Amino acid sequence: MTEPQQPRGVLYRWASILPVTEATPRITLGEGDTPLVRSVALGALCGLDELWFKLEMCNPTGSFKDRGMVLAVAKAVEGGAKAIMCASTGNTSASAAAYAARCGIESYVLVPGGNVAAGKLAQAIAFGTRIVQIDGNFDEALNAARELTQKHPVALVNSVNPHRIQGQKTAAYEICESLGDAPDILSVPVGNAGNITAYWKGFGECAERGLATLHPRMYGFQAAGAAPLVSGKLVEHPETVASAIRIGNPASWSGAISARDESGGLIEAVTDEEILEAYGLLAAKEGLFVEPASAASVAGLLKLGRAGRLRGGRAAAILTGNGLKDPDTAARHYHPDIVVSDATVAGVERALGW
Ligand code: AN7
Repeated sequence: MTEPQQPRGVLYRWASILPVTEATPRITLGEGDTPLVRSVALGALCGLDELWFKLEMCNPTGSFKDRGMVLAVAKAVEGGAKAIMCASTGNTSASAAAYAARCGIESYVLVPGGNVAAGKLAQAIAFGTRIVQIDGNFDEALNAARELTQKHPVALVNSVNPHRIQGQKTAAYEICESLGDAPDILSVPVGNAGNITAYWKGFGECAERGLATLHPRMYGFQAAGAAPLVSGKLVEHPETVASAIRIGNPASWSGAISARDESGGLIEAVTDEEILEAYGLLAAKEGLFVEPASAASVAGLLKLGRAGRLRGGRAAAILTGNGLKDPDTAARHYHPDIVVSDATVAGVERALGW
């Protein structure tokens, strides 16, 4: 007989670095502890010595959001909340809805009409959340959510909730643990900018605690049609194929700028074309099927590499969401060459031209 396994999850594994108390319910869907796998093809294309992918798409609801959400929901429940709310381009709502279902509390999500990937909406529906489609974009939905949660006894679980950032920072600890140090470069897609803010906080703590000897340069990538942090101006009508990061007024604006400037990093834009190229290459050359927003982190490195702006070193790219979330983009991007056959050996041979 062996000892039964300890429960997995961010609130178990990382309790010592999080604001959890005896009173915090230890909820878990097994989030965190995601794989860090080495690139076999794209790292060399980017001009890097080492490229690693942090598979945040392997979290229970298929995106990085679960790490911060588990803490935000646990703290809401600890504080007596009976309901939570978020605005979302899709992944935050899927995650919030899952943890609310797990805790037996109500959840409400405000989503921009017509711009949420089908898989994410399916998740929110399955978890029984109350969905309100806003006749407007994410930024307008977030403004409404902020006001509604001031007015009604409902906890806001967007990344303006500091517990989201706290939970999210655990990914930086895991990367330092896996590599034995921080990487030279950390590449992330940027939308509302909670994630880049959280990684920078996490890496700072790792350096302070002696878990890393260096601070990575933080490289953030926005979609060209939704790149307020690049232009320095709000984008009133953000547009991009990467619907997850179709955000024109990031809530953690100053966090992203601090991460960039304090780390000697950059925040640049990648076009939809570049995003879809990286999306295709990740699948075809690395066996990693991610959603378009996630591919922005790799599109950015490819762009810099081709311009001769990456000179060796070790980078980690965060793959934030699963490709299965957005089947419509996959269907539009790929032109499948599927042949049909009867169920005989001869038929399949004929179909394959063997
Ligand atoms: C796959 O779900 O904003 O810069 O409402 O789903 O921390 O916002 C999602 C964002 C990157 C950007 N990759 O992260 C939402 C939402 C994926 C995402 C981002 C999101 P942030």
